[in-house]
Amino acid sequence: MKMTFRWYGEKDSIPLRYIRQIPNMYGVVTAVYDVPVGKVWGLPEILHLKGLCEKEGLAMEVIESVPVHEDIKLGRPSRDALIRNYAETILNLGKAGVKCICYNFMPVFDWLRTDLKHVLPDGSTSLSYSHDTLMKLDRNSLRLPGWDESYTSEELSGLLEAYEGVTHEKLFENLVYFLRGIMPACEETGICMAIHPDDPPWDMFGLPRIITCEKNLDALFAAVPDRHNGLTFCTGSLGAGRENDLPHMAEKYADRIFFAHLRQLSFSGEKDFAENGHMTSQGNLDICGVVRALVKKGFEGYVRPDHGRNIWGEEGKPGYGLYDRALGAAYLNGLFEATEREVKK
Ligand code: DNO
Repeated sequence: MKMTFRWYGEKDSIPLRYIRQIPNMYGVVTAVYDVPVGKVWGLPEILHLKGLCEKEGLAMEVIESVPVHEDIKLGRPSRDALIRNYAETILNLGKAGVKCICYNFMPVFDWLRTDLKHVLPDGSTSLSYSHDTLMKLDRNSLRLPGWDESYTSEELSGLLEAYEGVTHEKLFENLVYFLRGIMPACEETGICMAIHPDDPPWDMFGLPRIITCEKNLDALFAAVPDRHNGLTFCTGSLGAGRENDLPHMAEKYADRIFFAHLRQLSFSGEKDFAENGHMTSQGNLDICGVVRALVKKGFEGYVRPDHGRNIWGEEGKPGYGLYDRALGAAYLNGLFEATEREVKK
């Protein structure tokens, strides 16, 4: 595996040289943040970012994310031009040596949590989700911090209205249409598309969510069997769906998993959870079992520690401080090293 760390570009408060000091760090996962969604990322911007990373001895082979314009998810007539732009971005990323793009197909909202400073028994804080609290929020005036992008109230109402009548089936068709449109650019560059599961993996505010479980993933890979169509195996997202057996899924989809986000959850109710330190013993997800399944299948993709807690007084971006993610990376390094040695015996 290749260990990576998410870095939010030049505005990130964490310097690349600190990331480089985490043992076994291969590269960073980043994005060009100042190009509006739907526009082409130019080669000069991409090369500038790559140059910053390489100057610190870090590879830039994974992009998280090239966001998908809502018109593509909605299947609006403008989608063809937007898909062409996305393909052009892929071609430019390919010229810069990028190998994998993490993206999602969640309507309107990315990941959702109800508390970004949930206090854990040891005094650290993490992100948490309470289903009752979420249900009580007014979706039209929603202001949840922490997304990569947020909308004005007018944009939000317009979008929510546009999604009325977009069923799971329709959204899935639109995803397949999008992927078929960009596969030629992936073939040409060798770039693999790694869809991020919906987080949490159930419908939100009446909006359909379609990358939630094995059934959806089977359908996706059957509809677009191209080898460049794959998955970001996010344990925290899929793992919130209690029916998902993560080690089994890791083994089943190993040859489609190009990128793994490994993190822990502690369940506190039927749908409720709080994030925790990465170790298997710190929550309900079998991180050790997932790593074992991947290693057994000869996984050689990218891995990153995912959301960390805020510890040692750090006031980092929720989920994306330095310290606990660095501990997560160290833990995962050890787990992979021990498992690889054992499996190869
Ligand atoms: C949250 C992240 C997501 C992810 C996108 C991928 O912490 O895992 O925001 O980057 O869903 O497009």
